[in-house]
Parts: sequence; structure tokens; C-alpha cells
Amino acid sequence: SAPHIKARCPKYPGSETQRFPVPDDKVDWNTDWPQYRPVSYTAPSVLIKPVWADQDIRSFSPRFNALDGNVDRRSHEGDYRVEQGMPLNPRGRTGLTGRGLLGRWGPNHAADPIVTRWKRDSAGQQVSHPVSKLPVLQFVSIKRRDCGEWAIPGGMVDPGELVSLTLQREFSEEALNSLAASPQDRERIHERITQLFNSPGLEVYKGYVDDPRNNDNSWMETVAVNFHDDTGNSVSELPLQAGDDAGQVHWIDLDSGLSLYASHSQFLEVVAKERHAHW
Ligand code: RP5
Ligand code: MG
Ligand code: MG
Repeated sequence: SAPHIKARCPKYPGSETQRFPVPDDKVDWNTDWPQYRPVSYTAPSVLIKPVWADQDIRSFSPRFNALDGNVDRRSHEGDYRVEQGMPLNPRGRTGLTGRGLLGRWGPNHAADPIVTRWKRDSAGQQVSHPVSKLPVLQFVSIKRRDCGEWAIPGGMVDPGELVSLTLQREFSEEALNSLAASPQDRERIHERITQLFNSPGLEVYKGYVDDPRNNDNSWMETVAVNFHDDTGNSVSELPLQAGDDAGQVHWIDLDSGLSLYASHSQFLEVVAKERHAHW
């Protein structure tokens, strides 16, 4: 796989901390680099010990590469290295150690629901792309409030939570604003989308995410699953409303020119190819 890029962004998100610059040819841990002096940084929001975060590495003994109580510290990428008690990013150096904005040492597990429909004109006919001549897919995208980038409405898997539940819950929270809905409306939302989310879905990616919050000792991993509303009469008709960590929500056309958060466009490319859609 190509060396991670966003995990080496010069300025660490939400801070003024600058990463130690890591050139492409020094990303691999197997490349000797005695001059490497990564910056240590853990965000104040993590240091105050919220429930979703681990303790300081010196004050507890996590079981890495294992299911540790109900915290899954296994990686989708296989066993990662642990050196001097510290887990090592499976994709290599990032110029920063600690946890940054991430709660868990090692892998931080997320799930990404990719909800799609065919683009249609006002007469309800599928729209094809003028150049590729292939039908155009649209997906539900949210604008992240932390960085302003458009993204899949994904989120963290709670300890012990089934990924299938995370997918539906995060979609409801971020794209349908279920957290702010009345109990009645929440029930209605739930009824409308349960059928789609109970369908098997198409798993398009499982593994490391090139996320700007990553660092040498903690990183994002995800399971991205595509739920497709082929006829356009299930979620396609639901009113989208941004909620929780999403500032806006829209149906966006799938296209190779999309510039999205982390490595999300890579997941959408798989969806487009699998469904023989324009990319
Ligand atoms: C990305 O961060 C994942 O792909 C997922 O979309 C997201 C989860 O983090 P939060 O949205 O909870 O910040 O790496
Ligand atoms: Mg969320
Ligand atoms: Mg999110």
C-alpha cells in the first residue's frame, strides 16, 4: 500500500503542534533513521480522561493485539509491533507520538456507512455521466465540523458494540440528527432505515484509515459498508438533517475528482467500480 499521507500532515489537527517531517522514504519502520525525533502530543480533551479514552500508558497494562475486556485492541491489518510497551503504527512513522486526539493506544475502531442511490433527473430517469456514459451514484456525505471537510458519516465503535449497530447509529446521528429528534420521530427514523441497514450491505473496506489524527502509537481503522437504495424509495426520501459532529449533510455525486476526509474517496471508488457506476 502507498505510504500514508494525511497521517503526516504538518500541523496536527486542533492544535498548533507541528509533526517532525517524515519523507516518503523514511515512513517504513524497517528503514533505519537514528535522526528521527518525533514530537510527543496528547490533546487536552484526551488528558482529562473522558470515558472513551485509555489511561496514561504507564498507569495501566493494556492487552495489545487482543480483545482486552470489551475494548478491541486487535488490528484489521494483523498483529502490530509493540516496542517498549508502545504499539507501533502499522503503516509507519508519522512524526508524532502519544495519542493526539485519539482515545486508544493502538487501533481506534470506527465504522463508515456509505449510503447510495442512483442520480435521477426530474422525471425520475437515471442520469449517466456525459464522459464515462456510466450511471452516476450519489452518497450521503456530511461536512465535518472539526475540519470542514466532506466525509462519510462514520464514527467510533463503542466498546462491545456490534459494527452493524455502529453503522446505523452513526448514520442516524450525523445524517438524520436522531439525537435531537423527539422519541416519536426517532422511532420513525429507526423504522425507515432499519430495513436498509439490515440488508447485508457490501463491505468495501476493512483496515487502516489514513486519518490526520493518526500518530506513531494510535491510529484509526474502519469497516466501510455500502447500503444501496436501488429503487430510490427507501432512505432517498428521508429528509437529511445534519447532527452531532456534522455541520451539513448532502447527497453528493461519486466522482474521482472528489476531495474527501482521510482516505474516504478510496472507499467510494470501490463502491463505484463494484456497482458499475461512474467514477
Ligand atoms: C475516520 O474517522 C473514519 O473513517 C470515520 O469516518 C471517522 C470516525 O471518527 P469520528 O467521526 O468519530 O471523529 O478515520
Ligand atoms: Mg458520530
Ligand atoms: Mg463521525
